Amino acid sequence: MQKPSPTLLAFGDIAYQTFSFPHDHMPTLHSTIARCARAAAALAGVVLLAGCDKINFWRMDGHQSTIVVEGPVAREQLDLFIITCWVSLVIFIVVGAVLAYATFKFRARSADDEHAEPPPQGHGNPLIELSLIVASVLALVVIAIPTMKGIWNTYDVPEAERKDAYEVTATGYQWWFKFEYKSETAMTDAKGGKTPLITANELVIPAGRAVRIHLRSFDVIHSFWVPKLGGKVDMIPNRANILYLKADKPGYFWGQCAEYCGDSHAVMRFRVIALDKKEFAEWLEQQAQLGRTVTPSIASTPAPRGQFAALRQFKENEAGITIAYDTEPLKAWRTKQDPEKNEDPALIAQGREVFKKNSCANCHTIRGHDAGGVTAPDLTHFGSRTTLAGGLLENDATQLRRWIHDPLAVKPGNKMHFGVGAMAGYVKKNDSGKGYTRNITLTADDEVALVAYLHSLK
Ligand code: HEC
Ligand SMILES: [Cu+2]
Repeated sequence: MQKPSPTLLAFGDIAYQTFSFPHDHMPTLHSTIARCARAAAALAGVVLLAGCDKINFWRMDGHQSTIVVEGPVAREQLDLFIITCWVSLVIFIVVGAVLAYATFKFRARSADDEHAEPPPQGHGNPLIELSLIVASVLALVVIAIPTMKGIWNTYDVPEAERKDAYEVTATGYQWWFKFEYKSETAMTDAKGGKTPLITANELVIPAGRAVRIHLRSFDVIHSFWVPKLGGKVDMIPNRANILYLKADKPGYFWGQCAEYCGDSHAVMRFRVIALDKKEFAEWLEQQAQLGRTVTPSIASTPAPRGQFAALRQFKENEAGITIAYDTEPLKAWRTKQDPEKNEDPALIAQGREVFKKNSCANCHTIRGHDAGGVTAPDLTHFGSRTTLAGGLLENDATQLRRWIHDPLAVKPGNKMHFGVGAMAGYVKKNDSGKGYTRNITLTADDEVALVAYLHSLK
């Protein structure tokens, strides 16, 4: 009896001791059952894998879906993907059918067939070979025409909408995004100083309007991608790239850096929030203001209040977002725009002192609060954002404390921990150039006061 060749399928035969060929040309019941069992096991494996980690195999509308899209740029990219899939499917079916036909028609039916001469070969037949070349060229043309059209259409805002396009500059930093609204002015002090509006990690745009995004990088190459709206285009140091996006209607979208950029690349995320005209105008007006100042009244005490003192410690590796936010993010975002109800003015004032004392202002800007650092996210209206740390954590009290307690534990390589350029972070490089010494140490009270302060910045 001839041993089966050691292909993957034949391994099953060896394991099951069901050598099914060529001693027997009719499949036995035994080998049929074995074959079905293996197919079932493979299917069960796929289902099990799909079920792992709560990924629903049949759901296509996740936060970063490119299949369920919400804007014209992503739609054009999706159409292109579908066309390519159809062409591939046709090729697969044609080649598969020819292969199946040849395998069936020319199979060995008896022991004699095994040693027979091969059937006449089609090799060298000019008609077949030429038609195959023509078919391949046709398949390529079918894909190439819509691809060129797609590149042309999505490169920049369409001519007709260009006059009305909204302009924003996005800059990639290791590992967060800065957004600059050059056409908007924001206050720098009470005396009428002005600067372009800057925010971080959450890009708020007008819905139903084309947005041209100028892409820049502060350090290494990043890439800007909002799967449901469009992208991705690289953000390259010293090179001006652009990208165009449009959201069909108001919504909340997940974005992601799509070019490997170092330790925390995988958690370099951001959000895009599309608002209708009126709400967008309100947001711009709110953002132009100075950082909010909460004045302590004589009645409140400087000691942390109950709700903050009880602020629980997070567990290591716990999820950074809650289900409530995850299911209705736009609602969560809207709630964030107003000051919290049970604010503690004394605690907020204490937090402002802690911020000043610990040189947080070396890196961060809070307009109107003597903080003008430019190498880190602008915090002037930090309390009105739904996320922090490059879209990694939800901006609630527990997660914010988790971040300022030990940023390195949240994001590997973190610049807030190691410092940016000449600015020292939580640790400082030793003069010898080797190793680090602790630079910023916060007590539990400091952390609680900082949380209250940062969340008061609406
Ligand atoms: C060396 C500069 C530096 C110093 C000093 C610094 N930070 Fe940061 N901070 C950063 C950088 C960089 C990030 C962005 C990190 C990331 O997401 O990868 C950041 C992020 C943050 C964020 C999240 C912002 C957002 O929108 O995601 C908060 C809040 C924050 N820092 C608070 C503080 C506080 C409070 C202090 C002082 C105790 C401080 N930082 C000191 C550099 C600094
Ligand atoms: Cu990046």
